[in-house]
Amino acid sequence: MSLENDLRRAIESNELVLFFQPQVELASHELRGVEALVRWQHPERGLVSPVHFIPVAEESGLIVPLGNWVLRESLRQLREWNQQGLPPLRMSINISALQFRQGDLPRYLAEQLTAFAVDPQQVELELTESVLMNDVEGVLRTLQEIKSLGVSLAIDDFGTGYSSLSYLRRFPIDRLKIDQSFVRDIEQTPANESIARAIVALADSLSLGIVAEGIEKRSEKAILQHMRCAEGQGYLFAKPLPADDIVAWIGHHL
Ligand code: G
Ligand code: G
Ligand code: MN
Ligand code: NA
Repeated sequence: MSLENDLRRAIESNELVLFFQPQVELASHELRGVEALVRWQHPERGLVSPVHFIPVAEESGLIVPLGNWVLRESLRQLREWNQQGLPPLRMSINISALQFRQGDLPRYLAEQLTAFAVDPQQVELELTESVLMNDVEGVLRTLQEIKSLGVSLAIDDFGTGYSSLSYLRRFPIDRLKIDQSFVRDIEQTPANESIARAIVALADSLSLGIVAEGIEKRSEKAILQHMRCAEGQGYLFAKPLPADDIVAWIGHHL
């Protein structure tokens, strides 16, 4: 079977699973939110990374049903955690460019927010700069529709795209995620430190939230914290975890 057909079947037969990676406040290590990251529990291949099937999903258009599944499942999990009495978390959901353009995203999101009765303020969509590049008017309309639901917007992998910074002025963005390539070796690479510092300053002056991605070492965390980067995510705090492990992780951290 082709990977594409296999994936189509996997979406229908519920072989996809979500893992969740904590996003913490650097000063306190308190949990602020989680990023939902999809995996494929393949009957023969085991747990398959999205690196291998998201590109196939994008090329085939399967990203729309796959992305819709991720939206539903992450909202269902958020409601479950809320009902279990966990502190209210932010759920960050990755949206691919094609899903943003083709999927009638605002309408579907509105429908699912109602269906799962979760507070839209707990939900954030992660968009890459490539989403924002074409058709400014169309993109702006979609972003405004999403914002009007009460959902917030983050720029993923910030600083790695080709778009101009002027979109930060035009578009209703709430948060920047410093790409992990700038966090890597931040203590030995002055250029990475300079770029991270500039992104933190930019977020600060535009009153945007900030999350540094891919923090693996205490030294990386210390430098970012020192430059007043508010939040971080990375293996230092936790890898992406199954839902049940998130509850255990919180138990150990509170
Ligand atoms: O979790 P991780 O290493 O394995 O993710 C690899 C890549 O897959 C990352 O770029 C991540 O943004 C992407 N990804 C993970 N989950 C989703 C998802 O639900 N939707 C989209 N569009 N991309 C995802
Ligand atoms: O593209 P996006 O930022 O959505 O994807 C996040 C990706 O980064 C996921 O694949 C996730 O597993 C991975 N990731 C998260 N924390 C770390 C980390 O500390 N180190 C590395 N190498 N990867 C990480
Ligand atoms: Mn992301
Ligand atoms: Na990223």
